[in-house]
Amino acid sequence: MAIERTLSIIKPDATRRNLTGRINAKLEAEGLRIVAQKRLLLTKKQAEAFYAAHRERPFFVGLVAFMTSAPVVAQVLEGDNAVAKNREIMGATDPTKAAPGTIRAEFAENIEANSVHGSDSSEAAVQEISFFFAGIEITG
Ligand code: FUP
Repeated sequence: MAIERTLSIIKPDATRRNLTGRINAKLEAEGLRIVAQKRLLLTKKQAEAFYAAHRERPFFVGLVAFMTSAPVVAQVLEGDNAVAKNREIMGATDPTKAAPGTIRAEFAENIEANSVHGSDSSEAAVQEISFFFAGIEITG
């Protein structure tokens, strides 16, 4: 297995409920290392740019409003197979379909306010990490 990096975001529903530590504990317990992390309030422009692939979807406007409604915590996770591993720890987009024990099964409020984002491919990970972090901000 290759050591990989992936982008994770702890979303506004989770920062609002003070769940950053509990989510980080789960990521770390599963063997992912948080090699960069910052808390920020996204602007509308930034959230629109991050989710540009979803621009035509009916949920886009609501998603941008939600993602700018409170701070997020952006992080770079590193580990064996980090992209797939993080997707596994997160659980399905819709928390009613997320496997027991996953972050979304445990913490998500609904399909929009679903507590975490994780890159869905290694190509997306490279692009999303560079959206939030400069190379100098990431340590091993
Ligand atoms: P995921 O990769 O699991 O985060 O899911 P998607 O890339 O399909 O969707 C990105 C985000 O859009 C989700 F996290 C939440 C939002 N979304 C909705 O609000 N409604 C939907 O029906 C689908 C996605």
